[in-house]
Amino acid sequence: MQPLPITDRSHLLVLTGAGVSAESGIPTFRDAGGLWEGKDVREVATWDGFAADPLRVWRFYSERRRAMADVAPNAAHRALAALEARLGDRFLLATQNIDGLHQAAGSQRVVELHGNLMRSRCSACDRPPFEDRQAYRDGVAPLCGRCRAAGKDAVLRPDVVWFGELLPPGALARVETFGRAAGRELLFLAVGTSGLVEPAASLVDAVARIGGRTWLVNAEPPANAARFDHVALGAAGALLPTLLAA
Ligand code: BJW
Repeated sequence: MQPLPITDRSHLLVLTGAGVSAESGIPTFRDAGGLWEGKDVREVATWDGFAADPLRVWRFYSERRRAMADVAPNAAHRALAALEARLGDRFLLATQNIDGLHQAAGSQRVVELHGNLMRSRCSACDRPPFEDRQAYRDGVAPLCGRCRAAGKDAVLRPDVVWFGELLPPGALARVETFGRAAGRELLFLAVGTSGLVEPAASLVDAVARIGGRTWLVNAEPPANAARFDHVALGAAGALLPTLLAA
């Protein structure tokens, strides 16, 4: 695949999914050996699943917090951070990942569409989300200190977005504002995502509507592959350094 045709006027919007972190050793969701293999998604990725069994959900996220100790950004994260350093405000990265690896690689203009693994929030009160790297012991559901001080018991939850929940306030608006300002100078690159989960899966259509051009890098053809102008199949860590090296 040729490098992206980035000019002095181009604006690049990048969407990443679990595939971009696969080469860092973080399992994807839907691939063989993925995080959801053998799990019922409704039990670990919906509010109803959390309400029914917060301990099971905390076990799932605590394991993922523990696993973060052994991972580091890979060549794909680094290539995106290096390009952002050149493009500045003409670059925006919307990630569905909650692992923080883009920021660890140096990316600054990052919109976390699905939250962050290393933050928690109260499931009951409106206290703002806070950093929380703790992997909770099996059998322990963490409680909200603010609610407890007010004499109530409320369970903390990971600050992530489950199915049926709204994306974080302002997240989509930031992406849309960037896209509209770029207009026909918009280039869109999706990396390592199955194209199944909305609203991220339809960003490619929104870009096409405003006249932008679209690229996809994925290990195998995702559900929405036919909606991209250019498709490159392969590992993100191998392809992105070349694709972004204009
Ligand atoms: C590699 C690689 C390598 C491997 N290199 N590639 C419109 C129509 C129908 C339904 C809906 C709709 N709008 C909203 C919905 C409902 C729902 C939805 O999308 N359902 C579909 C399943 C049908 N969406 C929502 O509920 C969203 N909220 C919303 O839209 O609010 C408004 C609303 C609400 C209710 C009704 C209507 C509107 C919220 C979605 C939240 C998703 N949350 C999760 C969990 C986050 C926390 C956590 O991490 O645990 O986000 S689900 C999970 O899927 C996670 C991921 O971010 C997300 C996407 O997964 P991703 O990244 O694509 O991973 P994989 O594993 O699926 O794919 C990896 C890909 O990489 C594969 O293709 C590999 O081949 C590839 N790969 N190695 C390159 N080295």
